[in-house]
Amino acid sequence: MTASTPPVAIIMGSRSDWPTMKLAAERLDQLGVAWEAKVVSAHRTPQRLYDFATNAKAAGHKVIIAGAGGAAHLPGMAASMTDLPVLGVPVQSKALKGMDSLLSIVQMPGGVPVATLAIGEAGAANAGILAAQILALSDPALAERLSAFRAAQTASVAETVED
Ligand code: RP5
Repeated sequence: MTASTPPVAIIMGSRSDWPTMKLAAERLDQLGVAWEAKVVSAHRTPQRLYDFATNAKAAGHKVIIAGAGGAAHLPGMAASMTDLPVLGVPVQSKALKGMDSLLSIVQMPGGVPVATLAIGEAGAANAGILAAQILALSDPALAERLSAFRAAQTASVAETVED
């Protein structure tokens, strides 16, 4: 483990996933959690996936956020090679609007969990928040920042429909 390794690794099957997955990074930035992002494709770069997943824990990562679309095998395959928590984000696909991604990620066999989020940007944003919540269990300062984030979010919701 190295002190400089960000606790959160955001991996995705393609650069085309970044417009969605950057929502996770934005939430982590907001909460003061360091991250790094990599393109790791289960199908196009399987050796890169193997190297990443088998080394992620020793490298010092604590949580993996994995986003993919279509035949979205990346989160499940990453989870099969590490005991770090893996948060799966189904990226919205063109052909099937992300239902393919969702079902590919959520329907894991018993024993190899992937915590599956909503399809698309809401799922990516929530993956960032959830990763922070996991890390906050052992980081009181982050827990306070999360609490402030949630309070500000609540305060921002107007009760009335008029301007
Ligand atoms: C998946 O295929 C990626 O996660 C992406 O969502 C989808 C399409 O990839 P590109 O063809 O845009 O590279 O592997």
